[in-house]
Amino acid sequence: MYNRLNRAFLGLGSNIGDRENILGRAVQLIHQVTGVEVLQSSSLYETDPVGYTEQDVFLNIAIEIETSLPPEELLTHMQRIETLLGRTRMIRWGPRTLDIDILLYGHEYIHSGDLQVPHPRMMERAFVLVPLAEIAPEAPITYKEGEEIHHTRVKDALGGIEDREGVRQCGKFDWKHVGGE
Ligand code: GSY
Repeated sequence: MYNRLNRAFLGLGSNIGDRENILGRAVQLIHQVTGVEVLQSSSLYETDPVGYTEQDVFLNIAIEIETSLPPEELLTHMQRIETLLGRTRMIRWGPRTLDIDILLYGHEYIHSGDLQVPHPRMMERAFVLVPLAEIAPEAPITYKEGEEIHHTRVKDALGGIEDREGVRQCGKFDWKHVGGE
């Protein structure tokens, strides 16, 4: 089933260190994974922290990839890249060098072990939906409420979010040319 190519969307965030550089290196490393091609990135967004608010502002982006990897294998690579770029996370919801979330994987709804796709909190997070809507407003989201499966699109999920003030577009993100050592 996963031998064919699948479209997936990833959310990346950083609020420690040289955030733009870290995001650039992360996208380049993602592009280097065998079986993954980065197709496009959103602009850069500076975003107020959500959850634990006593921390620095984040930079967030969303990227679109094409991949022949199954979702579990994709997750393993993303965790490896987080570690490689020095992810440190002392507090749950707290500051981190790099966070990579699998937001969407084709039309799939996956709840197994470590992996939940669509990302379970993406529907309420402007810092995820605003960058994602920039590159994929029509992308389908399958989600569950109680026992019922629902379908929506990124632009409609974003329409349901009232407070987008904490998410500010702050420039194009040329990931191929950002991220030197
Ligand atoms: O889940 C991603 C980590 N994270 C973020 C983030 O990436 N951006 C913002 N603005 N707030 C966040 N809170 C958490 S946890």
